[in-house]
Amino acid sequence: MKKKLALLLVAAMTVSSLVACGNSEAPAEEAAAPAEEAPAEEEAAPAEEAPAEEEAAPAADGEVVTVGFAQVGHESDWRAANTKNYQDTFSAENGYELSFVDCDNDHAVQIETVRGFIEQELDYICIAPIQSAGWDTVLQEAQDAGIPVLIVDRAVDAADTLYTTALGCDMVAEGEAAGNWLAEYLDGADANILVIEGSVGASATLGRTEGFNNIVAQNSNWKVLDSQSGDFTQAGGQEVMESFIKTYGAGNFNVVVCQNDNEAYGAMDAMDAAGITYGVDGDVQIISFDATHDGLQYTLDGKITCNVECNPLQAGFAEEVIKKLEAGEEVDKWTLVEDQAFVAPGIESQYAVTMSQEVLDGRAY
Ligand code: GZL
Ligand code: ZN
Repeated sequence: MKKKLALLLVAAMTVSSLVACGNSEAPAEEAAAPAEEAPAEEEAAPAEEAPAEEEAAPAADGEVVTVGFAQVGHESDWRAANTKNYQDTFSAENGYELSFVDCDNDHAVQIETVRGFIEQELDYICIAPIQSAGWDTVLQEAQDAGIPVLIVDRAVDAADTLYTTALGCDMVAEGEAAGNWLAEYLDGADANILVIEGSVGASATLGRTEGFNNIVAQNSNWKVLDSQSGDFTQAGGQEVMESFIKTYGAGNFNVVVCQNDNEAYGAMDAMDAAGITYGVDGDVQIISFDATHDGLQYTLDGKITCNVECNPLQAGFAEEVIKKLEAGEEVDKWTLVEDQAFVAPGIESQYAVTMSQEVLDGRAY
């Protein structure tokens, strides 16, 4: 019943917005779309037959919804998939005007980008925060301007009264998943661990490090020899791994934790160059995060032993929030984006899915 009522409303609004498009303030091209251009059956379409895409119209009054997205940057394959997902979701044909800015991993640029969105008086602002700290002032400015802010992917270290909603993965849980799998896999054996962290100050880095260390603390025969930032890039992963190999020497570590796939690719290059074997048949077990397509291919090939997913396809959750706000509905303060872990073939785990070709073929990114 509720859905039918909603459809009726949508159909009614759609008809009225076609009429409204003719009004003076609608931009010229909208005013030029006279009702007669819409095929007659659409106007007369009884609610239950309203075409699905009419339901998707986010703006009740038929106006374009303007969304600003201050994106972290373009540092990783995960980020590229996340960016594409937002651009595909907040498209013109879906009724949006997306102002997308790649902030190139520069916090100061990201703050100024959000200020720019406020000046443009956009309808909504999405922020994937490069770092958690330093957000109170500009979030207050957005709130004073009456613009709803969605904190997406990563978290900010600010009171949740300063933003409308947040969505993303549970990074601490991801770190714990990696640690729990390692404990199950080692089954009591010693571990000398090197960690290549993500970007300094990013909640993904802070959370994964905290979660993994929670499990390290439960295993007295594990030692984290070192933990340095590879900035979520392949070059960073290679650089840090090269310095680790120089400092600790081959044979003195048996686990490398890379906080994303691109760092893992760099670490593999560095270990190849040093003649260090890794993977299910190697001397070093690699744990990675993101479970991007290539990362899972390496897991399927047994090069990465465990890969903890972080789902980048999050724009749909952001759109759901915006559609609710457009309809004047309440929204949750937090939306968790679910993820899981994967392990190389031949490994059975209570914490992870064993990779296979069909698991890889079934992935959406
Ligand atoms: C995680 C995301 C991280 C990815 C990296 O949600 O913020 O940032 O793990 C990306 O690949 O750079
Ligand atoms: Zn995640």
